[in-house]
Amino acid sequence: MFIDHAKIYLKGGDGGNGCVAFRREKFVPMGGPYGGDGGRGGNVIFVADEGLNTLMDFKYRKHFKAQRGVHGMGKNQHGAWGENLIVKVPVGTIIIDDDTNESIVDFTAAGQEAVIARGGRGGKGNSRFANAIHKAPAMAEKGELGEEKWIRLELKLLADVGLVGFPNAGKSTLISRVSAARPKIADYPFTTLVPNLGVVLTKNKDSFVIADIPGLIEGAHEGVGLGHDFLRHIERNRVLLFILDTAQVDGRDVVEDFSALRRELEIFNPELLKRPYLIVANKLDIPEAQERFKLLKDKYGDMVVGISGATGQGTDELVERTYELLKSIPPEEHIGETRLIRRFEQKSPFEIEVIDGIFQVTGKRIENLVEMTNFSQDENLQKFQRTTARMGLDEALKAKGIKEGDTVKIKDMEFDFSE
Ligand SMILES: Nc1nc2c(ncn2[C@@H]2O[C@H](COP(=O)(O)OP(=O)(O)OP(=O)(O)O)[C@@H](O)[C@H]2O)c(=O)[nH]1
Ligand SMILES: [Mg+2]
Repeated sequence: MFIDHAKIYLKGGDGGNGCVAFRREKFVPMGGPYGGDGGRGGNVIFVADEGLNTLMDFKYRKHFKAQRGVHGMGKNQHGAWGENLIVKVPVGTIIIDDDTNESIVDFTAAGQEAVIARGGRGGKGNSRFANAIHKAPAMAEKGELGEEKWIRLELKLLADVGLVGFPNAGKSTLISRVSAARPKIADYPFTTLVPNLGVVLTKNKDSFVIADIPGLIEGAHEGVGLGHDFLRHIERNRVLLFILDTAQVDGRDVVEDFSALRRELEIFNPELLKRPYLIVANKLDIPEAQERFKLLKDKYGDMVVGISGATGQGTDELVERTYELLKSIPPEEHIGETRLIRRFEQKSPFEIEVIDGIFQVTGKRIENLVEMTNFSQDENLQKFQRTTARMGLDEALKAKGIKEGDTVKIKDMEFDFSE
């Protein structure tokens, strides 16, 4: 099975900072706290979209950041929430946390969505901290940082389009011309032994998946050669391209070749003949091929597209016409529900490492707390100390042998330890 993948970076929007402000109005002597909350940062949300087939878009864009929340303002005005960022992926995409290698989401049907990187909470404004004792608190929280994540996307590809032809017709040459696939190419039959898949990009940057199927031979329906295996692959293609060798050095008849290919398919599974298809007259760079091309044109008209896989002549038109045909077929129905396998969680609130006598504390929650605290405000500092004590930081530091006056470092902030 061919797998398309991409590795991308996500960041939820940071929360806006809370505001410290006081009422200043005529006839209101003791202005109360008046600072609004910061707005929430936007989430990065993934949506399964039936219009997409590949992860091609992620080859060009690797960073996805949702909008940050607006800071709180005076007069108790709350900051606006950051906008969510919607990222579309094909149905069948699995999202994997790159740090832990765990699968997070498995999209099984169009329209399913999941929040993959959450935006940070907005910081509370000073109005929120007023109580009976602190009538005019000069503290406000900073916004929480948005979640940050490297993830991998994986998509099992099913080929939309299958190349059907006799050995040596030029199937591998064609797929290597129109996609990034690099199958083996040689002038002897049966060069390709397993199907190769390639992602083809149209001129409008739409994409589809094409399969280079090993050469069919007469009798394939009876299982001659690897007949049944190859024919089963063709069953999964929605559009078929019959590749005919118009150079035909061995003097075979192209029209008869086409009929023979159709016969093999029909005997295996008559449904295959109902698949939309194009007839591809290949190797037109050879002068003698023109006559056979004309023969096909006269008989099948517009169904015939003349190309040379070797020179690239006609292959752009073939790609566009194939895509038109694909678009005309309703997409396959998918059933089931999103399996939200796991949301990101913080395991323990922090870890402590002693480096050169400095007690370095790491951990998302505690680092967020540092980010959200405005240390120039005394009340904030006290709140910070209370919260970290509740998390068990003091005990954990003592267990690591910390002494009065030792340095504790969280992110870039340094503190002196004191009982
Ligand atoms: N002149 C010319 N030669 C071609 C063209 N396309 C393919 N060939 C040659 O035809 C031979 C077979 O090409 P492949 O692409 O390996 O054919 P295939 O259909 O994949 O063959 P199998 O894998 O054996 O089924 C090679 O020698 C190619 O170089 C073409 O457009 N013009
Ligand atoms: Mg081949």
